[in-house]
Amino acid sequence: MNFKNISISSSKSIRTIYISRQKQLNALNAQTLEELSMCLGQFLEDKDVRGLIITGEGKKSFVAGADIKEFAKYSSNEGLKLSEKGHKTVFDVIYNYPKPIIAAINGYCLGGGLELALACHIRIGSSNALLGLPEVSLGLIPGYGGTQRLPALIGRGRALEMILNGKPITAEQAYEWGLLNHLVDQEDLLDKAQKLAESFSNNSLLAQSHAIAAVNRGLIDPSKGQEEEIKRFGACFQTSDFKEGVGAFLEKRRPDFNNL
Ligand code: DAK
Repeated sequence: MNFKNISISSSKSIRTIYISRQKQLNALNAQTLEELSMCLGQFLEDKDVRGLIITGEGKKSFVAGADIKEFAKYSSNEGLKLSEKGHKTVFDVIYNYPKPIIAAINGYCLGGGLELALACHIRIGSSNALLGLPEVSLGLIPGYGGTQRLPALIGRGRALEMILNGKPITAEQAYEWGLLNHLVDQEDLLDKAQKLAESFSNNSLLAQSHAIAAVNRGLIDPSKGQEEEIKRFGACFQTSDFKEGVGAFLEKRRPDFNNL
């Protein structure tokens, strides 16, 4: 895969996607989103891939938002269409991805960058991370899921404080509020993300994909979450991974699960 604005590294069954526009602090332009979408599609099909890490290239920035120079001249209709497209092709794809995705946040994580991290299943931040939704300072509101996913994660009051004042919070504050699952020194960030991703890969990916879908369903529509869990719990019993997992336990050996 050859991309202009993203690059990829591989270790074991984990792929790390770097947003690579360092001169623009890795701001997301349309081409970067297009490339991310293609890359997510390819890794979805690739049976050797068990999990993804998304990070920013360099030490200074994860993603400093959507590319302001690009969206500066959008009309209301263009804004609406692009927001819809971004949700459908990148942000919702990540949120619902059936393989675990970890955001490794290495500096500025602003606007669309924080929304990218929020779409991921898990967030790890380095101590220099700054996380914020500065959209209102530009006369906008978050357009890639920030108004929905941030309150779901840290509560309405804290989310509205961040959205209304537009100021970034420190990594320590984000960790305390539950926006970051883990907080590490910058030099340990990718190692921590890799180890966490690898730890997931010992388990059944099929079961993990059902768990992600059940959790998401309940967050999107709380009245349907329990129903989704029951349906998916039942579906697990017909899978070869269930037979393998239980069989391995009874035979006192490590399970060898299928890939999706
Ligand atoms: N877009 C484009 N370029 C950016 C950028 C951004 N978001 N952030 C930084 N850059 C560029 C700077 O312009 C500068 O480039 P040159 O001017 O040198 O060519 C280069 O990166 C280095 O930046 P600075 O010189 O400013 O670096 P500093 O260390 O002094 O400051 C900073 C770092 C992160 C505090 C500062 O760069 C900054 O405030 N950046 C903007 C942060 C921000 O407001 N981000 C946007 C949030 S709003 C949409 C959906 C979603 C969105 C929009 C539309 N549609 C569906 C249409 C989302 C909007 C947002 O994300």
